[in-house]
Amino acid sequence: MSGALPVLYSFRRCPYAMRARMALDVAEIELEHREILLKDKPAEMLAASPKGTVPVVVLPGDQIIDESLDVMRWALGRNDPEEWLDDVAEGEGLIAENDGPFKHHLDRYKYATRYEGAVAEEHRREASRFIEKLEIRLQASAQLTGEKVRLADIAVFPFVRQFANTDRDWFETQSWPKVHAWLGAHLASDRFQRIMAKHALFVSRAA
Ligand SMILES: N[C@@H](CCC(=O)N[C@@H](CS)C(=O)NCC(=O)O)C(=O)O
Repeated sequence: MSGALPVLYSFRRCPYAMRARMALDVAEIELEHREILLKDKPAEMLAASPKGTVPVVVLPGDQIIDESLDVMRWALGRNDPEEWLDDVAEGEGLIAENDGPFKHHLDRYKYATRYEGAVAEEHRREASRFIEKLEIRLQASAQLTGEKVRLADIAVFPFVRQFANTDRDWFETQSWPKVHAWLGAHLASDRFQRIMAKHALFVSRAA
């Protein structure tokens, strides 16, 4: 049974969880944060969402939201003070490309040894096509879908962060000045700093 507040199961370094936490923060949703380890998921989380991915939100009344974009849409549907949902259709294609092909190549670039036959540089080259698209967009406007921060910026930047961090020196020598500035600004934001605060690990109450 859940308590009065929504419960969030999260893992600090997960980009899906980051984007959910960004939306929960801007929407000022009060919640109980339960920090987990992916290699040791608490029984409470798996009982709520057997697929075993973070983020998971359990609402009072036990409704479960276990897809990060759904968490974002739910939170912003309740309170969207910075209008991240405005013109949301503009960013749908970008988010789909981020979550699909870009993430596919990002995983094989970052964790090449986990994928048989994967050559990191080849996947980095494929993933770079997406970064180049972002660069072109950011040459035209300050954010990905216009001048203001919208859902697509928040949904995408945690994955670009992961791509950048895989080899910082290499990333910084690429001629993507707008992407560098856009990513840098999102990472430096108070909100991002806040959602990256460290939490003590949730201690499962299951025997
Ligand atoms: N489509 C899901 C994907 C979430 C996801 O894959 N999260 C990763 C961590 S970044 C996870 O929980 N993986 C399970 C595991 O590693 O055991 C979403 O958007 O919420």
